[in-house]
Amino acid sequence: MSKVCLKDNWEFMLDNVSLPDEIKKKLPKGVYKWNPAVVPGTIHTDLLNNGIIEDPFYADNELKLVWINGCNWIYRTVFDFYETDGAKRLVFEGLDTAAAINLNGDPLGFAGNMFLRHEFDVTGKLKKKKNKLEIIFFSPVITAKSLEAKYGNLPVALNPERVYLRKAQYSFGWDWGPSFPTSGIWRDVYIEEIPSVVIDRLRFDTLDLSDKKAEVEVDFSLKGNVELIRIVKIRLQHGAVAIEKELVVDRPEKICSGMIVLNPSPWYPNGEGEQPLYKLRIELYQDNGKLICLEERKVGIRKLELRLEEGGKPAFKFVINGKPVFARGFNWIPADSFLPRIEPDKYKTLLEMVKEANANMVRVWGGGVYEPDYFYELCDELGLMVWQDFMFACGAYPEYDQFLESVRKEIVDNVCRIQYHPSLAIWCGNNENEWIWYQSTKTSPVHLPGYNIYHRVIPEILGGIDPNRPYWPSSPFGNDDDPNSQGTGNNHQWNIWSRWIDYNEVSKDNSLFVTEFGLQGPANISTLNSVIPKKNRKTFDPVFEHHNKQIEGTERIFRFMASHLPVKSEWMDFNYLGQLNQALGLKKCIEHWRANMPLTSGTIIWQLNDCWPVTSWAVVDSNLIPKMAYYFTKNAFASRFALIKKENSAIVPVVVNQQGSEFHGKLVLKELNLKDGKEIRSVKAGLNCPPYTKSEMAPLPVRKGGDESDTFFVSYLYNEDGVLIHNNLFYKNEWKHAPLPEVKVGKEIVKLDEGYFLNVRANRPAFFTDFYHQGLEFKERGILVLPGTVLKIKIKGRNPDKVDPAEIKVFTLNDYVNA
Ligand code: BMA
Repeated sequence: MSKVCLKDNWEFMLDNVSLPDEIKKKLPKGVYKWNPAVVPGTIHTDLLNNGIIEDPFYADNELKLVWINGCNWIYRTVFDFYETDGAKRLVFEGLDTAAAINLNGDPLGFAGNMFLRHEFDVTGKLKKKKNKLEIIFFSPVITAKSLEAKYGNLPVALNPERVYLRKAQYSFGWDWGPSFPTSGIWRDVYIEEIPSVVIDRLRFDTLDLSDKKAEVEVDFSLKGNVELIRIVKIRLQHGAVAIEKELVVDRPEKICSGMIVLNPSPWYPNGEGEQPLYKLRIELYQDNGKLICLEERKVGIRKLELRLEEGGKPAFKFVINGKPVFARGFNWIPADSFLPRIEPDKYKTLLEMVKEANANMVRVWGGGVYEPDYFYELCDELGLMVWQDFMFACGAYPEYDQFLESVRKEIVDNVCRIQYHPSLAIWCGNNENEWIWYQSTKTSPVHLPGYNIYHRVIPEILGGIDPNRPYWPSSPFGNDDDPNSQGTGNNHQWNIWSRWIDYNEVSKDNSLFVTEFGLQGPANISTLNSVIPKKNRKTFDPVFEHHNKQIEGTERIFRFMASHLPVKSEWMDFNYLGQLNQALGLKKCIEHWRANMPLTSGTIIWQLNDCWPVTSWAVVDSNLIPKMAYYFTKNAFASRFALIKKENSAIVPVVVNQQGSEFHGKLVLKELNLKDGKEIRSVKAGLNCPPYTKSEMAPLPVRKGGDESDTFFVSYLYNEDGVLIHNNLFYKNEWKHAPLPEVKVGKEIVKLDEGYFLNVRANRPAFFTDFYHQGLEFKERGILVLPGTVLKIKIKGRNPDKVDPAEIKVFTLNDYVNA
């Protein structure tokens, strides 16, 4: 028998037993009857699908939906089941969160941790016809609050009771996310035969690796009727090459087998090499040769080290297959407030964007969820290292026995589920718990409630089931009392932005590895327009402000804008300048840290994505449309790139070669006139950059009599075949002070073999040129258009040929500085 999925015939209604009358009166009528439900799903999406509530993301509807959080909900289904013989179990891949489960009128058990898979033995409890399965979900808020009342208040950022429930913490509301504490069957539910033997806690590791051979280890335990098993076959295959091992065993409970792979094909992060995956197949046979159990996984061979010391000095550097990798990446948050809505395609699109942005790491942040298998499979295929937090964020956590027991199960479950992925680079205990404690108490984090979890419970578990992967107790963390001090460990750079400090101050930052930093930018106009009613499309409007969850979020955008760009508050202007502001800030920070190699070895941007339409730090908005910052980041993340900086009174180009091979190429640096783009001078330098180095080129002294306030610099980096691989732009003053010329930008839509393009030209240099059309997406944004050149920009969207180019709105910085 294969799995029988229980996807159909689900219904839900309010469980009104415990609600006070005055609340009952105020609830919509629809909740008092059975309504069709979608499983997997959430109460919010079910209420929406049944027309009982309006779109939770629209305007400030969030505020009108708070009542949902205080209710208990009943979900039920009726199903026939003909194969009632034999041992069966009912499996919930995920229940959100506190729930009681009944089958055919009898209680089956309880659930209380969203991150756990729940299995219930239903042998002998199923009927051929009309089985009734019922789940009561208890209000997450009331459950959490009653635990808080029992075990005591803890110092927690944002919503304090959340820490008592093992539930995605962002769902209670975050500084980029609305408060929708969901309830529901959020992952698959099915019935399956209880297998006589199962392979449990499968671990795959690369212990040693050279060009000629790899030493790998496969390790697992067996559960069930292990006395049946006589032969274990382990096979590792890549293309035509296969290595097989056969073990004759007697009552095996644990198997650990080393294997040698000759001429291995190692897995590399994006930009460093290929991502070959091996098929690992484990077969268990009975004496008589009958196959009893079979497991398959796609694994990768790679040796990963987190180097914490180099030349006697602290370091924080991932070394993969012997190569020092500069981690370039993004923080990942759940891609929707309603998790079951996230289709595989959404994961694919977002993670492909990460790769496309020249990045090699994603950090699964600790206030969300352990993502589904598909997420990690994609990371394996795309070459994205995963920094995996455990799901604790921004607060103190309880340590009572039942809580710790649930946490232990959660850690084992999830570590065993995703351990084998080559992309999985590091486990991390939590997000910012130690740091926040230190900031507010100025005492050592050893006193933090929950400290035990990250410093004893988790490391002990990992020692048994994943001993070879780096583990870091928290992000940020270091050896000093202050977890965010710059001398050791990793850092979150939030002086910039959250503490109002300007991004130019980044030049003083000497972090070894930056796991969070960012600047906010508004979501794209088309995305905002879809949720902000026309009358509210003003930057000082409360509904617009509702779609920025940070305290003083909008104020900060204006503050940073005022330092660098003209300040405008009209809807479209604000959007363009707000996005440009974010883009320029990220460019500055990334370029600084990349040029600060080898001391700095990683920059992970806060954040990649959003869970709803919002002004946030994301570089891709909730409709999966990149903001301008995405394109600036992509340019600054290029593995070989050049930046231009001003040092003393000279212009200094720096070339970084973040690849394993020597770079032979050419750098051209030009000084151009701001007014007409005419070349004032230009220098060329041949390049021979060793692997993993940066090279400062000869400085370009200031011209006699010139102060460069009316000129700008561009750099062009060519490879040895003369192909342009990177370009950059530099202006020594603040852009708001630049005397930019008035400019006319011409545009036409053309169809080529590869699709539709916008051809763009300008009569004068057009700075940070950007385009907007409600139905189209432009695959380059914020570009420099020089007179005499035609730039081709790819267009995505329906029927671009039907669009009149005049309807495409063009933005340039020139329009504002001039105005
Ligand atoms: C850090 C993160 C998140 C937060 C972000 C922006 O604190 O870990 O908790 O959303 O900064 O403030």
